[in-house]
Amino acid sequence: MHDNRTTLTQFLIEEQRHIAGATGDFTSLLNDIVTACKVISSMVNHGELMGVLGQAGSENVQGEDQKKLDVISNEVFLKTNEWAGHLAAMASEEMEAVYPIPSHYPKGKYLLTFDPLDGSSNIDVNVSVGTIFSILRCKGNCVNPTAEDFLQRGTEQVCAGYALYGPSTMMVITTGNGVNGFTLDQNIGEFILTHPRMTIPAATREFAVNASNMRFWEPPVRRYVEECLAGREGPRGEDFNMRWIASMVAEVHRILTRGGLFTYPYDAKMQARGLEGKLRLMYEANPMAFIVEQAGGAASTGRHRILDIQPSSLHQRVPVILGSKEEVERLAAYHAEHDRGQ
Ligand code: P6P
Repeated sequence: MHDNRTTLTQFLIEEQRHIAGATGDFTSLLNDIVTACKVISSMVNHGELMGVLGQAGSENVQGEDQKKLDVISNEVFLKTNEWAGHLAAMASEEMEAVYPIPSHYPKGKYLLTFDPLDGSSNIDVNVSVGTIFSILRCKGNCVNPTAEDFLQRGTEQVCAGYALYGPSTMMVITTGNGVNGFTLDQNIGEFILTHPRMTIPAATREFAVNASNMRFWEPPVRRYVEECLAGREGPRGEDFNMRWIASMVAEVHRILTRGGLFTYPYDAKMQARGLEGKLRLMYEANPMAFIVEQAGGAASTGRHRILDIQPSSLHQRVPVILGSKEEVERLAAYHAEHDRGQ
């Protein structure tokens, strides 16, 4: 039987024609990233049968306890992407320093940042986790790139995507020409185009936030959430629904599928630790902001468009508000009103 479905490989070859200067190099790099996600999907799907759940007994640069699968997934990404000659270097949530391409491999013109297993606190309780990645062009020293070479605005991204290891494994990718979703056909090991040109509804009545932090939030965030909770008796005049999966990839995917607002805002707890937010700019906020904007949504810190931020460090954190455009703009307006009153 001729399978007339579009595979991810076929789609990428057609897509690369939209990317200035892209050659087979780009498609081959994305195929290596997809292969890494297939390997991680297989490990995640086997769960305890692989004997790799639980704590690794180490901490990452974020000061977070690493799961065994955090470390293994990171290794999978490095080994799958280091050899082909497409990359000048890589940077990961799980590693403090930039990962140089080993000298016995050729170097390429792209930089890859990634969070190999986002939401991994869910892995031991069998709740969806994901992988997030972002591709930049190497513009400076492409022989021995440093962290400085990665510090490019989100608007410079060539490609961003995520894999969601849920009831089905999906990949969602943008190269700046819209957002497309692919579902892994486990029978043939291929991702098939199942969600062409994904778009986020501008309006929504669903928000996602970790409400246990409410007492630490800034006033505009409290105002927004309290208005949602007040429902039809309150100033919004309608009831809202709330979700919190503690896996950014799953939250963003839900928003791409049916709309919504997701926020991990700045709070007093982070201020006390000298942090600007919980989520990391280079391999969480920027790739997700690129995807969300390409799907017609918006992504802000509450005070700045995320994609416009000039990064100051590789593991920089930022407040994140993203999703349905009308709600992101409303919450940003509450921040502006609050700041004017200061
Ligand atoms: P909390 C996962 O660790 C993550 O980086 C995001 O995927 C997720 O949205 C958030 O942190 C969850 O944070 O504080 O609710 O556990």
